[in-house]
Amino acid sequence: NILIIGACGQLGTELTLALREMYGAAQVIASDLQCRVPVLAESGPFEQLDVLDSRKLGQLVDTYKISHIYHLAAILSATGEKNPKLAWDVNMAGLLNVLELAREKKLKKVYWPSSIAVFGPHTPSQQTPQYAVMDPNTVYGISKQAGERWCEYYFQKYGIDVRSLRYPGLISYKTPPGGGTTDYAVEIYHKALEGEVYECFLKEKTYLPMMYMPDAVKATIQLMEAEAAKLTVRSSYNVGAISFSPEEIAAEIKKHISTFSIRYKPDYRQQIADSWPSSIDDSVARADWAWQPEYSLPTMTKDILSNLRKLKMQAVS
Ligand code: VAH
Repeated sequence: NILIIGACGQLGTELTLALREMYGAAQVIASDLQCRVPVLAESGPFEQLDVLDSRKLGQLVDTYKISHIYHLAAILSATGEKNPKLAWDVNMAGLLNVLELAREKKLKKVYWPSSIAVFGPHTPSQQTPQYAVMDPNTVYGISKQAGERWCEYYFQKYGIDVRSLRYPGLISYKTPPGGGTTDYAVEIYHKALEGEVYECFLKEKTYLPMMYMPDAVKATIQLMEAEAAKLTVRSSYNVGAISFSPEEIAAEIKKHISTFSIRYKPDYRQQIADSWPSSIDDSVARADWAWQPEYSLPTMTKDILSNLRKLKMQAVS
């Protein structure tokens, strides 16, 4: 069976629903500190879990005969800068609890998300390569860089089949964003549909690598299903999809909502965004397990706006 830790987050919600589709709801146990996403608790088993509680984690693995863990719980970049100690504790101790448990219980596979936040101001920012200088200057980025080292260590020393992706900014319409620096690209669609001016916390030409959630879920499942022998990376794979700036996504939305307008009020998240790459070279992922993104900025925007309109109609009907 599969245990998802952090199942109620932006990625967790959609990954849990996709895995339940694939393997059957009863085989996919969702867990989180608390669940604000009713569809998860209604569509299959849910357990309250703090990933720092290694005893309860072990009990869940035994009770549900868990063989695979997707460990998604983390404090993201922006929130992490407001609470560095908590971010380090949750992100590092949480991962080490899961890796240790995988070793003790001989779990089949572990999935853990890394991020483009592992890169820093001295990393080549255009088409960032799989192997590059990494000097992250956020607690979140430091914890992801250290986490990648631990994943590779547990693979090499104990043979744990742990797999990971360096996600760009993930964009989805089903759940609120999780306190990241790329959250503007989620909020902007909701504001546009509400007919409001969007006040963007990043400057207009801040290019960042992004990915639509369906592509991120596809990449995760594709990596987890790939033959182990084909994987040449056991820290974390670069994956890219689209790179755009706030002014470009605003222009794309304007094609659908001509009255939409944006204004810029950069805050502390600008410094975080400036330390990250603008685009990612994911040729290793394409070579090892046939990674291939599907969505572009226009097709993502069309899909999000049409789905959000449907959800808003249902809400009022
Ligand atoms: C964050 N959404 O902003 C996350 C992600 C690349 C960005 O890691 O922290």
